[in-house]
Amino acid sequence: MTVKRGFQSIGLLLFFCGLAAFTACQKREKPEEGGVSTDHKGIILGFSQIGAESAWRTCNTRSVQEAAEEAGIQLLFSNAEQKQENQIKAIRSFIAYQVDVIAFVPIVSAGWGNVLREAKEAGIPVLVTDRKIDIQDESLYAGFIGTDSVQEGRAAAEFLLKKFETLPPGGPVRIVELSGTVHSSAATGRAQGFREVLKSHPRFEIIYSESGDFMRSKGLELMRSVLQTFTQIDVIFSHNDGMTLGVLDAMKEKNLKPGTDIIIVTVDAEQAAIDALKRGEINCVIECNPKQGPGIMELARKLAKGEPIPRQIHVEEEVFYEWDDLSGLPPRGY
Ligand code: GZL
Repeated sequence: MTVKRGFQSIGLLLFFCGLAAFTACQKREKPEEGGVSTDHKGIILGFSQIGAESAWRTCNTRSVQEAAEEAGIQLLFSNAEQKQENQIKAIRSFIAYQVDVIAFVPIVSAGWGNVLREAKEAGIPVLVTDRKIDIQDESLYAGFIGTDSVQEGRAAAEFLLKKFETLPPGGPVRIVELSGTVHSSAATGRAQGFREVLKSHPRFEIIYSESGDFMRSKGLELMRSVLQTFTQIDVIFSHNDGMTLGVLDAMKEKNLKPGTDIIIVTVDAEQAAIDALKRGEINCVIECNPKQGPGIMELARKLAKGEPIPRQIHVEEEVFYEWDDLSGLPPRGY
């Protein structure tokens, strides 16, 4: 049985917990040969996704589900609706059901030690995907596949250095940062990489930073408030395109020209941001690749067979600049 739909409601989640409780007394019969599946067919992967907060996340989910289908891996998929406690519950259900492998996107970096210890005691390997975790005991997970958020932050700052080199020398460059989910590795990494590059360029000053939780609605709210508060803003560095689209809406409400009146740098590279880049409303789009499904399934297959995997794999990502010829860029798919 392949459970394709995510947990869209508590009811479904309760059903699944009940199923796990029921099956806890009737643990899944694992195939012979050491109790692990010997090919894709018998593999069951429990996957805890954080939610559906952005077009990026929706694409990430689709990539996982389609890749599981393609690989013939049975996917138990849980949507945590932005709550870490729901992720922990889902991982415990996967343990009770004795899946072959667990994979999850940690909504925040901390707080995973106990449940990962339970998975280890149950002999179930865990793959961390997309975002990273901070944990003392690195043996509690088998490996990571996802994005390099620190590099994404560096790339944003390196664009600004290039951009302002082309402009006449002037005063301070005042930057407002819209950051992602507080304590997520995506937000902390982007902020870290951005500051790492700019710290040796005192002209660039981050005058304000606040979390918009990777959501368009909060990006709109934040930008409206920032435009009320600050008379001079030169740059917006937004940790994801969802919030950036909110920024563009807020600027247009005030008849401001994004990309001209204020330089806009954003991360993800969803289609709407690439289209805005082509219109000159955004100046730089840093790709954060959501299509991690095939890589996850390949690693899950190895783990299910008891094979070692690399500790860390960063997916390929590029940067799109306002001066690039984007006419040949294929549709982004998200
Ligand atoms: C980054 C990913 C972030 C995206 C956002 O790896 O976790 O979460 O940048 C998404 O769009 O919400």
